[in-house]
Amino acid sequence: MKMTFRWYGEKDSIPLEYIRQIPNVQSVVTAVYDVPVGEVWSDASMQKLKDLAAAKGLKAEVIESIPVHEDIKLGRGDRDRYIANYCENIRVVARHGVKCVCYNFMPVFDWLRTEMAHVNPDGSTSLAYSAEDFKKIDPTNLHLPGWDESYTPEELQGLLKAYKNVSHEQLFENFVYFLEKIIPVCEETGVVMALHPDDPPWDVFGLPRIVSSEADLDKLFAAVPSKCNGITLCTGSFGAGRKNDLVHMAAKYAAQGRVHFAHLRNVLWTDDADSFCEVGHCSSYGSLDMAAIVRALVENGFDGYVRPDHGRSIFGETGKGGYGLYDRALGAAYLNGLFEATEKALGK
Ligand SMILES: [Mn+2]
Repeated sequence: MKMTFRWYGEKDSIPLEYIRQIPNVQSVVTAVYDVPVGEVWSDASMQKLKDLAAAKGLKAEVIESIPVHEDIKLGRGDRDRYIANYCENIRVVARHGVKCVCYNFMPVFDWLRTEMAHVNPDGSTSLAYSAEDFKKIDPTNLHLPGWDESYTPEELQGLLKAYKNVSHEQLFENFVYFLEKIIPVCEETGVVMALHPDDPPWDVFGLPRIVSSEADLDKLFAAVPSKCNGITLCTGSFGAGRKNDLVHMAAKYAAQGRVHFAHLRNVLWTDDADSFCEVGHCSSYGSLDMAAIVRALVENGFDGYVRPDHGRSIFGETGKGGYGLYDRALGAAYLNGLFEATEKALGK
């Protein structure tokens, strides 16, 4: 596996100097943020990210993400222009040494929590989702933790209305239409696509979601069989769904050569409904068996990128929820240990 760490470019409060010091990190996971969603990234912007990383001894081989314009998901008339731009972006990043692109196909919201700083018993804080609190949210007057600056209320209501006419099947068709156009560019450039699952893995506010389960993935791979059409195995996202067997899914999709990227984090199911809390990476903190997941990956030949996903806020650190330095660095160290122990035990 190749250990990586997410870096939000020059505006990230965590400097590359620190990321380099996290054990075994080889590459940053980053993106170009200077153009609106749907437009073409410049070679200069991509080159700059690569140069900044290289100056600190790091690669920039993984993009997270090239966002998919809502008009592509909605199947609107101008989707072909946005898909052509997406193809161009794959070519741009490929020219600068990128090997893997993480992206998602979630309408409007690509993550959702009800609390950004849930206080854990040890005094740390983390992101959390309460089914009870979620029910209290008024979809006609949405103010979601972490989202208030992303859309104006009018934009948001317009999008929610537009999706009222889009069924799961229509969204799936729009997804396949998109993939059939971009996958040939991936095959030509050697870039693999790593689809991030729905977070959390169920519909929200009547918006359809189609990447929530093993059955969803099987349907997608049957429709677009190329191995460039792979996944980001985000254990925390899939793992919030109680029916998802992460050990089985890790083994199955690693064996198929479809796991190009793994976001490894743990979640704790906190009630009998859908509530969960993000916790430290170790198995003992949460509901997922991280050692068994790593073993399933290693046994089945996984050789992709890994990053520690969301951490808690610890040691007094404040800032972007889930994306502090300390707990993600501890997560990387823990995951390094799991991989090394598993690989040596299996003689890999
Ligand atoms: Mn993730």
